[in-house]
Amino acid sequence: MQEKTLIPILGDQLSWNMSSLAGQEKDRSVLLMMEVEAEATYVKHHKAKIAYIFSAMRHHAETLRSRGWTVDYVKLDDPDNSGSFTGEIARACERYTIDSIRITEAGEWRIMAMIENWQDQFDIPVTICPDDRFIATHKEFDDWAEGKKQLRMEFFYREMRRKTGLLLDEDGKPEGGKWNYDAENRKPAQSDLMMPKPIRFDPDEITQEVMELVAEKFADHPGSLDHFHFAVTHEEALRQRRQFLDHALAQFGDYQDAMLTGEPFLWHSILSPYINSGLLDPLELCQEVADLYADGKVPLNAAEGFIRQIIGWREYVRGIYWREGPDYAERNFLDARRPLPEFYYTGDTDMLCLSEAIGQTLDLSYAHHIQRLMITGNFALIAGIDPHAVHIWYLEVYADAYEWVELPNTLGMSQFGDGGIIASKPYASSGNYINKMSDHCTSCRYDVKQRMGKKACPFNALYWDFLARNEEKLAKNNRLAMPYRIWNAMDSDVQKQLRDGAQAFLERL
Ligand code: FAD
Ligand code: DLZ
Ligand code: SF4
Repeated sequence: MQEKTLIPILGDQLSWNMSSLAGQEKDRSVLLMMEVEAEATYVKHHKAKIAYIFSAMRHHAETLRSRGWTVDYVKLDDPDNSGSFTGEIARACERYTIDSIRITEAGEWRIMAMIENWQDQFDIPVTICPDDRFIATHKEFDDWAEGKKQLRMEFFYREMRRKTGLLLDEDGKPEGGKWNYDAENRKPAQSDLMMPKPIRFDPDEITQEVMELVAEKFADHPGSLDHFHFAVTHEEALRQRRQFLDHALAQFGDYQDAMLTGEPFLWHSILSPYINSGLLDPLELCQEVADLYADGKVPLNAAEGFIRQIIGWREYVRGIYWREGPDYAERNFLDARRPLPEFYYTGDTDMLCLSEAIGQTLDLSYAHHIQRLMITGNFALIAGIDPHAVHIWYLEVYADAYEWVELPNTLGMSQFGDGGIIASKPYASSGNYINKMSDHCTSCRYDVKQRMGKKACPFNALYWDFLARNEEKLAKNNRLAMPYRIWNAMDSDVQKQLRDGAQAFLERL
C-alpha cells in the first residue's frame, strides 16, 4: 500500500489555504477531520457553538473533497470514535500506511502539548507548520515585546498597519493624520435608528442532523439551539461579510460601544466565529474595508475602528496568549474568589443590562464587545468573581471562543487577572457608564442614579466597594487617581454605607 501523509485538520482550521496543505500532493495525503467528545466537553460549550463547529467542519470536508483531497471524516456518533484527537490519530494510523504527520499549529497550549507528543507516541515524524493566517508571527510579536516595560496594543497596532500598509498614505503616514479614531467610536444609539440585520441562515440538512446530535449528546450544556443563525459554509460567511460591509460598516465606527435593549447586533459584523474558525480571511476582509474607505463609501472612523479590532486587538491578544505561557489561565492578581453567580447560566436577574446580555448570549451564542466587557465582564470584576470561573464561562458560551483569543480578553482585559499586562487599568464602572451607553436603565427595576437603598443600581455600591477592596493593589495606578480621590473625599459614613450595601448584595448573590 502507498505510504501517505496524515494531515489532521482541526475544527478551527477550516481555511482553504491551511499551511499544513501547502505543497502537499493530493494522492499522497489523507486529511483527517474528527468530531471528538473531548473537544466538545473539556468545557461545556454552548449547544449552538458545537452545532456551528460540527456543521462548518462537515461542510468544509465536502468542499475539500470536491477539490480533490481525500478526507477521512470521523463523526461524533461513529461507534468506534475514541473520543480524543490522539485516539483518532492512533486509529487512522491503523487504517492507512502513514509515513508522516503534518499539522498546522493548534490555537491553544492544551492541544499543542498533545501534538508535541505524537512523534514519540506513534514513532512517526510530525511536522508542525506555523499558522500563517495571522499577520504577525510569534517571533515578530516577541521581538516587538522584547525589553518593553509596557505592551500597549496601540503601538503594536501601528506596527501591523506598517506591515500591511492598511490605511497608510503614499508617504507611509496614517490616513487622516491620526493612527486611532477611538474617540469617535463612542456614540450612544437611539432605538429609532434604522439598523441592519445580520442574515439568519436557515439550517440545511447537514446542520439539522448536527443539531439533533448536539441536542441528544449535550443536553446539559448551556444555551439554546432554537435561534441558530450561523453561516456554516465559506459562501454563507461571505454573504454575511457582504451584508456587513454594505449595510453596517459605515455606522460601525460611531456606534461601536452602544447598547440597546432587544437589539443584540446593532452595527457589529457578527464575523468573529467565521474569522476564528477559518471560513473568512482576516486580512482580505481588512483590505476590503480599506478599499471601501478609499472609494469614499465609508468614513475613516468606521474603517479604522474596524481594522484596528482585527489587525490590532486580535493579533495583539494572540501574541500575549503565546508569550505569557500556559499558566496565564491561573493568574488572579486581585485574588478574587467568589463563585460565578448562577444567573450567568439562566439570565434570571432583575438587573436588566445583565439579563439582556446573558439572555441573548444563551439564545445566540453572541454578544458584542461592550456587552462582554462592560456588562458581564464589569459585573464579574466589581463583584470579585474568580477570574478563572469567568474565563470558563466566556470560553463556553461564545461561538467565537477559542482559548488563544478568549483568555487574554477575559482574564487580562476584562478581569485584570494579569495585573495590567493588557489593560492599563481595570475596566470597572458604576451604572453611570451603562446608562450613558445604553437605554437599559430606563426600563430597569433599579435606579441608576441611586447609590444606596433598595432601589439603588447594584453596580454603584459594587464599584466603590471594588475600589476600596483593592486599594492596596490599585491605588498606585495613575489612571485610577481620580476615582480614589473621590472615594477618599467621601464622608466615612457614606463609605461605610456603600460598602455595607455592596456586602449585603454580594451575600444575596
Ligand atoms: P465586531 O464588533 O464587528 O468587530 C470586528 C472583528 O474584530 C471581530 O469579528 C473580531 O474578529 C475582531 N475583534 C474585535 N475586538 C476584538 C478583541 N478584543 N480581540 C480579538 N478580536 C477582536 N473575541 C473573539 O473572537 N473570541 C472570544 O472568545 C472573545 N472573547 C472575549 C471576551 C471578553 C471578556 C471580551 C471583552 C471580548 C472578547 N472578544 C472575543 C472580543 C470581541 O468581543 C469579539 O471579537 C466581538 O464581540 C465579536 O463580534 P463581532 O464579530 O460582531 O465583532
Ligand atoms: C471547539 C471545538 C469543538 C467543540 N469540537 C471540536 C471537534 O470535535 N473537533 C475539532 O477538530 N475541533 C473542535 N473544536 C475546536 C478545537 O477545540 C480547536 O481546534 C482547538 O481548541 C485548538 O484551537
Ligand atoms: Fe444595569 Fe443598574 Fe442600569 Fe439596571 S440600573 S440596567 S442594573 S446599570
